[in-house]
Amino acid sequence: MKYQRSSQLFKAASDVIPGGVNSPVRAFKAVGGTPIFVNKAKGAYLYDADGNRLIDYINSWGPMVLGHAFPPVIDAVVSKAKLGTSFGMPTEIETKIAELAVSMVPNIDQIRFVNSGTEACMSAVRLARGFSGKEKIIKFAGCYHGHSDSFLIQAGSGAVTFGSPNSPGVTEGTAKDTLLATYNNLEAVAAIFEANPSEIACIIVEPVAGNMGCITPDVGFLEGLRALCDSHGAVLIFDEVMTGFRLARGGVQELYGVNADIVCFGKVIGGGLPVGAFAARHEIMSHLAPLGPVYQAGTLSGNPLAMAAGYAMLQALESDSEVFERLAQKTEYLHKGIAEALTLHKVIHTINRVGSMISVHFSPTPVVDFETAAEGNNERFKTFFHGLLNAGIYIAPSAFETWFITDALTYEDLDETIAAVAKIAPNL
Ligand code: KE4
Repeated sequence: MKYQRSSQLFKAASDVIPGGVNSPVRAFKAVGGTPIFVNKAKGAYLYDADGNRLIDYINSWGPMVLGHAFPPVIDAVVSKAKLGTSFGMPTEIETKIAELAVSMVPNIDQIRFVNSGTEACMSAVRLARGFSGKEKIIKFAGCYHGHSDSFLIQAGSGAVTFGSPNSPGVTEGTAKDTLLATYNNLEAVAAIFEANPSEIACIIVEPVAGNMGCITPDVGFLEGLRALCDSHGAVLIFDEVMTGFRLARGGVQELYGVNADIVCFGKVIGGGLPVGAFAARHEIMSHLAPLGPVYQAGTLSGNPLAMAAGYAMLQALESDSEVFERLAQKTEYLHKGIAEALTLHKVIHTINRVGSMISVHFSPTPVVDFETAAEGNNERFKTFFHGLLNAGIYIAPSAFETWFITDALTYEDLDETIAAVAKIAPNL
């Protein structure tokens, strides 16, 4: 593959944008090399600045669950844009997408739209603190909820990739109210509650983790968090920015049958435009301004173009009763193919998968939390990443990320990917 044009574009970008990117994980720091600049995308394929076609397993980090340039989304945005791009006033489309989202997701009566997953999770924690009257929060090492100060305490995703789990700029005052537990370890959570009696406002968790690679909750883990929150009067926040409208119509609450108090969304709900959201039952949402005292706001929140994109996306998912099963089947097929190829060449690895989320770890032990995720052989991952890239397969440039499967992938695309893995395997 040739990357001359991407390299030139990266040099120009680096002069005027820190690190040449507007989000660190795009910079290829964890895998070496320089980022690929994309010109356009359609369905399962990216077309980069050098004219290479790449099969895309990032899909904008999750939003493109039905493929790039999905026609109903494009049509909705184009027609909406002709009517004006932003008003700072309520519009009907906000109500329509809110009604549809509330009808698809269990245990929510109302939803507030914001502009990113970070904003959704940040606002959800403030709402939980306002609702409970308590200040401390529990998060899990390796889980990533965006770049709000309260979360950059051993965050996953980009921060871990940069090997600086505690970000400079986060004050001691903030850090003291964020308590860290180990994912899939209920005893650790119970101990924090015991040590901080009646001080915990909420637990925020990725109910299926995607920022340590993909990690599924052990049997009973989510139910245990639910029980601990109930017995200690804490709010349970499911960060479903990745999993919402991807793993099931009703997300992880539906898939695992565990009820959260507040659910955060992003990615898919915006159809590729900047949208985040947080939702809960009336009892909690009634504390939010302008109804109640918990303040939260945004100039472009509920932007009509973004709402039109998200509404078209949710309508497409709602109207296709087999889409989530198709996504899961394609992901299972990919899993089996990659596992066979790596096993044939005796490459030590483990693969985690749930629905249309999958990750490959070059680790001898099961990956069940941040610590075991960090034991993966990163040099082997780098070889794997670049070998796939040179074969026209684009996966996340970090071992601490998940692959996002799109329904636009054909089984021929999956076979091409598996064949590329088989070709690389002897060098791993
Ligand atoms: P954003 O603010 O990036 O829209 O969402 C933050 C966020 C919140 N919660 C979860 C579970 C998330 O995965 C994310 C963002 N995900 C990363 C990918 N791991 C976004 C990619 C990036 O940072 O550029």
